[in-house]
Amino acid sequence: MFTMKEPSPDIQIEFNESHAVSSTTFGRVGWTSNKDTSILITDSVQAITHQNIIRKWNRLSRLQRSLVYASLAIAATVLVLYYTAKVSEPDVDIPNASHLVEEPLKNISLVNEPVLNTMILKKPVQNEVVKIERRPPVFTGPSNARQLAVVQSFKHAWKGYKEHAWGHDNVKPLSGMPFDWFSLGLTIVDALDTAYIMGLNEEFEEGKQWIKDELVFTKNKDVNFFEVTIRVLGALLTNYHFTRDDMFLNKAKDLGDRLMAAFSSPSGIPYSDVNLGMKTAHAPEWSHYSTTAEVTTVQLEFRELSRATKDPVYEDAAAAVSEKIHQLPKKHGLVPIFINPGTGHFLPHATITLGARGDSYYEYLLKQWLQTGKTINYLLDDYMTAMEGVREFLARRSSPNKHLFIGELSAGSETFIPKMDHLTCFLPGTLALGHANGLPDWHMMMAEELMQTCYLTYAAHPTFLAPEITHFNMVSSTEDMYTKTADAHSLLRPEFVESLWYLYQITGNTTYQDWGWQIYQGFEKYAKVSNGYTSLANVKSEKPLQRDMMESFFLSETLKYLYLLFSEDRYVIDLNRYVINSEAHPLPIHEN
Ligand code: DMJ
Repeated sequence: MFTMKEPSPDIQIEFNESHAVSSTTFGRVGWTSNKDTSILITDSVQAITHQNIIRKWNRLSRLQRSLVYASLAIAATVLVLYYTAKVSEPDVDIPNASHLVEEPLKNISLVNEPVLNTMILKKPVQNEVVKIERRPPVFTGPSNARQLAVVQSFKHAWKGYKEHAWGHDNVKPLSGMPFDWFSLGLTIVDALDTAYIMGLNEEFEEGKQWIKDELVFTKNKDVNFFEVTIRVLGALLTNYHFTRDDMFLNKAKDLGDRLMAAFSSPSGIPYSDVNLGMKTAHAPEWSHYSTTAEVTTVQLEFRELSRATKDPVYEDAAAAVSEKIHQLPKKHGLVPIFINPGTGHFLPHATITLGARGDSYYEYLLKQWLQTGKTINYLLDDYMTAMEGVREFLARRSSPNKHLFIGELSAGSETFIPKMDHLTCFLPGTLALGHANGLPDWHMMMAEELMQTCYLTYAAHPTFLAPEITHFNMVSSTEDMYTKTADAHSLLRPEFVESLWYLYQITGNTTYQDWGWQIYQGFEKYAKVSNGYTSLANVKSEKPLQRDMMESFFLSETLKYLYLLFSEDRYVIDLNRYVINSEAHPLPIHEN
């Protein structure tokens, strides 16, 4: 004989080998290791139990029966309420915004200035709750006049591209001619998730159909490994994540398998060029070197491909690159902009910059750490060291008004050059993102100050548009910054509005929205043409020459960030749940 206790301690059934006896009025069904015996026991217990219940019920008074009915009704109501609450609960953690604080603008300390809060973490970083996205997001379309205006801009750009360059990489919106770079329908693929986020079903469906029917990776043609990864692979993965349509994942896997050729170098550091059709890769014709930012800005995408396909091969290859670069000597976390895929070493004394060829190395250190649930410590360490290196060696103030800017160290001599690419304006957003995730206060102070400087690079010109490169005076009593004619072009790049969006989501400060609106007016006034929006030759001129090219990142990034920036709901794309790749394609954050 043995006694078996079920979860409820007050109900107990005793068994011996041949029969079972209920020890309570409402005895439960028991079981033994023998299936047949179990059925017999069940039947006999049920028979006894039913008779008992009926007898007991008949003995109850009317009042007692009413009480039983009432109790059952209450219990049923409670159960229904509980179940309803459970179903309507989101299956993700509710964002904890307690770390998103508004802080007044303060000056960040540079070298020779007293250092504020250098190592104070706002929160123990490792204890932050990681938010996991499990359901596809729902986008409800524009909710105000500014967002509506941006949607109209997107529709205008899409229409011009569709009419004159459908299936080609870009439209030349002045001449109405198509342009091909990789022959991958770049504008369709890159822009598709923007259409989805804006709720543009027609545009989304026609783009999706083209991808399904026409997008192939079998052409015998060289493409840039990094550009195709961030624009095409990144976009396919985001669309798969948004829609759960396997077509996108199958295309992403096909592309990923072909791009893997890039890692076939002796060191595992990717070659810059891949022939997708032949599945071969090589260094560019003009150099033995790859670009540091390019080889370190594919990890989010390859990791997500592995997570989505459950095949670790992509993540392993890309993560090994980050690990190798982690081992290399650096200048206080700062990296030269070229690396040799043969030897796996940096080109000694190459330029150090947070602009072209350096920028997204720093961006992906932080974002990879976030993507993997803050579990890979060396990424955070390298990012923190690099930001200290930026503060020590690259951050300076202009004269006479002491605007904070990020300069460069020249190739060879490592002389400081007071010039800042527009590309560097990604940095305020990345710094703010780090601060929102527990990094020191001075990161946020630097973000806010740099954001102002980036704004001034726009406001300084009659077009209210920024040039490709801005030069700063460090000893002057008149002008803090100036634009050389050779650097005065604008490709309608996204970095400034990207950072505005990060700062808006993180601080809630609507000034960032207003700055975005001013810049948007510049695009509308000077870049809008009948077949889309064109790059400009000179932002210093009130009648700037138009360059006849609409970059895919204008739709993928610039318009997407403007649309998100103008939303009253700051969390349309919640930074606790998504990490945004370098081409503005949101990817889910994982637990590790
Ligand atoms: C985009 O393709 C990406 O943002 C890339 O990382 C940098 N350059 C352009 C936009 O300026």
